[in-house]
Amino acid sequence: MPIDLSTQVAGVKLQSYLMNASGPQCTTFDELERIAHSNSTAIVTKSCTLLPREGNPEPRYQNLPLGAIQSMGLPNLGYQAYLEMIPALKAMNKPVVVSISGFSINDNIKMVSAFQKSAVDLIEVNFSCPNIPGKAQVAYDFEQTDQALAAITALGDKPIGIKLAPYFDMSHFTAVANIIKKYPVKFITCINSIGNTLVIDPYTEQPIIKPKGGFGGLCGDYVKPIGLANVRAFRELLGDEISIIGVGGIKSGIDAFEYLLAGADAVQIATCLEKEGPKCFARIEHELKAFMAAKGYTQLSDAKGKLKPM
Ligand code: RRO
Repeated sequence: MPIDLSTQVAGVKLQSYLMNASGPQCTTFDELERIAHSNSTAIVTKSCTLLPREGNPEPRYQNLPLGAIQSMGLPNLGYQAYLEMIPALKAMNKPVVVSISGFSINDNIKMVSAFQKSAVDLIEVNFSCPNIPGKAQVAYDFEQTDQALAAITALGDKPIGIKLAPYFDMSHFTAVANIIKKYPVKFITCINSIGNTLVIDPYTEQPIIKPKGGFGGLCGDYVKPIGLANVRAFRELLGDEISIIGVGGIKSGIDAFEYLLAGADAVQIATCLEKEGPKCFARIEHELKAFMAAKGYTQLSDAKGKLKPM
């Protein structure tokens, strides 16, 4: 039996379950073109700011045995450049998701308004970049999350979603879900990297990345259980009306299947994309189909959200 991986996020049809995360290898037009030519089911841009940014000083990305630590600091071309790219990206016949990450509500209003008038399919507003010195993550400030959502969800009809930080306490899941339910948020993406972690090289007696005294976002295998818990918790709290994109530590078809059981409508891939390049999408897609076929599943709905109780 052929396996059908088609899905939807916020009403936008996707041919398969896997897309790139806003993060590695999606900053320049050439990188986005390579994503378009891969099996990624959508083209997701690196988070953008009002003005172009070089990002944090190097070294700012280091591989680890089970993932990576990074403090990129939002290197991007500035939102105008992505606005101008959208027609060319749309011509590649895949949904285009723009990620925006303003430094204030006003920045986000300006950028969301501009992309509302573009041909982009989905707008993902990043509330959870951990790597800007002196800037707290919006997603950990519930009052600011509430105010920002009030502002950015009132600017047009294109579906808006938010990229959330990982949460670790049941009261935080409930608080965030209750804020999200007040507004027409169409999807959430969880999780961002685990912010402000520290990896020390005991031989040099230094951190292994330079920005912020070595504090950076932890990615890869280390974060998968946290990503799964966040998807699961928000699926239970938000019901089926709001789409959930799972991200965190997916590098195999079985990892993607675990996110499906937790309730993700689609998943994004970051660390594995950085390590393996855009060919990872075809491999993981093949593995996911093989794993589903072995179980006798032919479509995502056979397993979506169907984590079995023990
Ligand atoms: O660019 C970054 O440092 C970065 C961003 Br915007 C983000 O949302 N998450 C992350 O781990 N790194």
